[in-house]
Amino acid sequence: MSKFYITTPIYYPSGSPHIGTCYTTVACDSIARYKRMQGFDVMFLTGTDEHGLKIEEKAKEKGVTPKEYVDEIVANFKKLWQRMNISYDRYIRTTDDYHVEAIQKIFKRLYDRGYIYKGEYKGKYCTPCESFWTQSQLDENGCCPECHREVTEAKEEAYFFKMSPFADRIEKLLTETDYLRPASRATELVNNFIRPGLEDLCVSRTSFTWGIPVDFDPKHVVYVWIDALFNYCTALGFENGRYDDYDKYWPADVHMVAKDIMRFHAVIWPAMLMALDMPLPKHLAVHGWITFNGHKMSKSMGNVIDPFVLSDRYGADAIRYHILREMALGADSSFSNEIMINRINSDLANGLGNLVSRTVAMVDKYFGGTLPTDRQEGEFDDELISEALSLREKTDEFIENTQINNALAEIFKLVSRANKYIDETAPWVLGKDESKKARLASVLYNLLEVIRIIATLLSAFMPETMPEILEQIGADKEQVSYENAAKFGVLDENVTVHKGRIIFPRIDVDKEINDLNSILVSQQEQKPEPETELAPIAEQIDIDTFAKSDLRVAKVISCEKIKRSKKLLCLHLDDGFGERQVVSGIAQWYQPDDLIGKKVIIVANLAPVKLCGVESNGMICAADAADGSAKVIFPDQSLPCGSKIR
Ligand code: ME8
Repeated sequence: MSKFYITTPIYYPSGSPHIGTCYTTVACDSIARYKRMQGFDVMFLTGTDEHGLKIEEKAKEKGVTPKEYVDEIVANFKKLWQRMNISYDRYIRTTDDYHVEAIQKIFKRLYDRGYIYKGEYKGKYCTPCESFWTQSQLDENGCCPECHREVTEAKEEAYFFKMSPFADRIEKLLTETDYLRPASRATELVNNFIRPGLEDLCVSRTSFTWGIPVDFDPKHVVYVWIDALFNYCTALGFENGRYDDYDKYWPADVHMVAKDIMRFHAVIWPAMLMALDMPLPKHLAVHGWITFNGHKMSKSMGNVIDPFVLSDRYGADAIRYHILREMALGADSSFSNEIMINRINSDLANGLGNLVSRTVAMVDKYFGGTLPTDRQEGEFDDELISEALSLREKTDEFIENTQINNALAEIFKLVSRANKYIDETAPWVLGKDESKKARLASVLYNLLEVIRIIATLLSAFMPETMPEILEQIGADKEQVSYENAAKFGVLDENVTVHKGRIIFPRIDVDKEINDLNSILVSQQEQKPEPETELAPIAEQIDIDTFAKSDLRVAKVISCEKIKRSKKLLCLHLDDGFGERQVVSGIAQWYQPDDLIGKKVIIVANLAPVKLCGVESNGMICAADAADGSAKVIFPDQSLPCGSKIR
């Protein structure tokens, strides 16, 4: 039996899993199920990526150990996967002992082969943020791009991985093989990362401890991406005794990821495998992001579209269908409750659900639930049957090329064709005429057969509801198989149907949108204010020192972006005494039009400075927001220009 190995990324256990995380997992699950149906020996792996500074910090904030912190989130991930009927064969946690042991051995092997060497990490260091930055990452004042405080020249001992020996082979992999899907993404990788020269990668850290220690130099922990990428091999037993499937399943047939981590999987991962002379995975399928209101959906906004809420309301299969159908390989897809509900109504309730319930109801009504064996062929049969017979081959090809949305589109073409066949053959007219009963029986049998083929193929994508449909049309277990999905005439001639519940009830769009919106509002009300990392309170001063700062109300008369800077706006203000020019680093968050005409607070007696060559006389007051942005403080707009803040 041929093997098939498919993986999702291992997710960071921070925040709750959301529709974006669901997408990759559901997509891999559908492919895994399809391959199992085709007879492959499938290994489907998912898991969680549990080390790193961020996890260490979050655990500290909550007053728990990092392991306690991740345990709780991992339990929630697993609960969601169960709810979404994810049929993973193995779940890896990078905190599992066997993985830790294997990563230490892998690091050592790379070191022994000369691909990892000890060096010095040099850069600009921001002490409060504990972060190194390159010159080009610094802000326009040469300060830390995160906290905008001064940075110092610093160096730290670190291990590096040599990337350059692999540049040519990686370029060939991306441009001359079908490793990368879609292939069109190769150009950006080659032009942005490979052609300019692959830089050696810093693969150890000494600034935090929540990671896998380098066993021969334990003050270093292994860079989280080495720890993470090798999960695809350690989960099979590579360099550990926990499992013994490496020889059977490696190399992976498909790694599926979103575009944010494409570079790691398309450049760094192959380089590391090449360094160990290991076979390369066959395909990397890269999909876009599910966006919401134009932003990438992420864990911090996870509850906005909570997959638990959606699957409880509409069923896991409806959600699975919607996200799989929406997302084309390589492109982003914007999520909207309205589009989802309309799609469930049109494709599932009106399309497939209606086809099944009408057909079963007619077998009941005209034949008491069991078809007679007298048949009469007629017009439209051949076209319907030949479309049904060619469906499996088309779906196979799309699945082979990881184009799930196209596979579903193809299956639903047959659903529409079958509904059209009902209109063409008008069974309700045939039912009125005793002499046409044989023709009616043929029409209904053809419809049951088409539904059998459709439901068999769809069961990879909608595993909860398709067995119910197959049961309703009277298909026996042994009649439902991949082999039979390319055959016609499989159901018993005198098949008996079993009328059941309406599988995809029509949804009241307006009511549901209102309900979902109120759930959203109540979730936001319940949500505690996000915790911000507050800057420490500064040293005490007396009132006279404060009085030296002259804060005034001023009105923005005009405002424009400073061309050479992404961060700076140049504002002309009326400060009550005349006009003054102030430069402010808020261009990432405000457009000039957001500010023109508004009153703001300025520090009026700051000594002039030049920023990006433009003179600034004063400073606009703004405060740090929870999301890391800055919000300008807008005073009561009736205050006159020049009014003093005291
Ligand atoms: O990057 N739309 O973990 P992660 C579509 N631990 N897919 C999305 C998405 C969205 N809005 N948001 C997340 C990591 N995803 C690393 C991976 S692998 C060796 C290590 C999915 O929790 C998508 O598959 O940030 C993306 O690649 C993955 O979640 C990133 O998950």
